Amino acid sequence: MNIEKNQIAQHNDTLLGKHQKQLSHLKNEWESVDIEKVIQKLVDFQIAIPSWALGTGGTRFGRFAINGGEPRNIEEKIEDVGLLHALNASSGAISLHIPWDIPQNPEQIKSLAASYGLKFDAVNSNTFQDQPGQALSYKFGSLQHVDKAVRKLAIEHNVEVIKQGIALGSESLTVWLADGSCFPGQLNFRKAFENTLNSLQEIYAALPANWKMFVEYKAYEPNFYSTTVGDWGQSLLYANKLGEQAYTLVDLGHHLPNANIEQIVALLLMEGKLGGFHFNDSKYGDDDLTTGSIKPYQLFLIFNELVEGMDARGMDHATSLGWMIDASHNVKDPLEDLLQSIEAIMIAYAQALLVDRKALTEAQQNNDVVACQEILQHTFRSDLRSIVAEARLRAGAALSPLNLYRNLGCRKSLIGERGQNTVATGL
Ligand SMILES: [Mn+2]
Repeated sequence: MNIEKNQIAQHNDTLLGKHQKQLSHLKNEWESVDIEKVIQKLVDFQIAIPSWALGTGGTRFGRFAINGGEPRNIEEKIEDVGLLHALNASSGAISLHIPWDIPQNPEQIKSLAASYGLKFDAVNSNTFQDQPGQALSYKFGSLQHVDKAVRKLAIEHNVEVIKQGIALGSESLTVWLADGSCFPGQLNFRKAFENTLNSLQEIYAALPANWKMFVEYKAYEPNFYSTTVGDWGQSLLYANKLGEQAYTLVDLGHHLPNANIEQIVALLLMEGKLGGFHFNDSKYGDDDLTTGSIKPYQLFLIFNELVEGMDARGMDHATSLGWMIDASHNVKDPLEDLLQSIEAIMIAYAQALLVDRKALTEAQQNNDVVACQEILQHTFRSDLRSIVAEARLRAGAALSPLNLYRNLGCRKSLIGERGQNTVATGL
């Protein structure tokens, strides 16, 4: 389904009066800030949508395809991301998971994506499950495996994913490994690290010069005793040993409980080794919940460090890092969920842009702990939704994407086009 420009214009017309009142109130509140500059940064900021988030996700216990109208192939997944991008003008990229989504005709897929204003973000390899007919198993790991032949299979898969990405105009590879061990004594940690490093080096050698490799870490699951890229320190070790094109990727759900993710982000940025981001939210572990649904203050504090750290290095907020959602769950319409996640990310980014850096630095220098907290919480507690909406309006999108999605009956149309019992490839 396509959303027409006049449908967006009509929707915006009905909300415009109220929106303008809220925006002018906000501009008065923040008269010392260059709001125009903030709005432009919001317009430029794009978050990639993963191809596996467009269908209802599964859990270890089951999968409920409650919505119907799920995309049946890569073309329909691109159509769904195009729908999101038409609604919010902030979802201008798609991230493919190979082999869940293998483009048969890359040129055609690329031009289909371009017709919706979409680019291809990082491509993701998958050595955490065996594919049908696969000669050797990843049951005991892939790049870390004790058997060289299994490692070779996993390396070749990653090189193949790079090739697929090149054909689509992608410029980065994300490697997330399920490798690790479930029981003490199962692995020689040092050998597992060395095998993994050697394997990653072979993949790294296949990267085009303009590509980045993102090494994603995860504390536990599916292995529960050790993970071979278990935390940001281990990821940074690999990235440093691999070379300039390798970076650490932070997935918000991949830490032990209560980890200080904002501090991790600050130090990785300081080292020039933060490459990309996977947004989601969690209460306990890798829950893959809607971004900002559980810990919006943490999301803001992370963005606060991102903005401060990127500005310190003169980095372009929109293009220097890979921004992507990585979430998937059972109980919401996936497109509504993604609209909510994007909105939460844009709000947190806007809040971070408005932090009074000069006053904060001064308060830090004076050890004025109370003032430091006040400065951060002042922006966090301000309602900045109208500048995020203004950025959308200027980019030709909807003032209220979720309402428009519902009012137009988008899910109903998708069910009409695709049927009730469709299941997207993926988790
Ligand atoms: Mn991830």
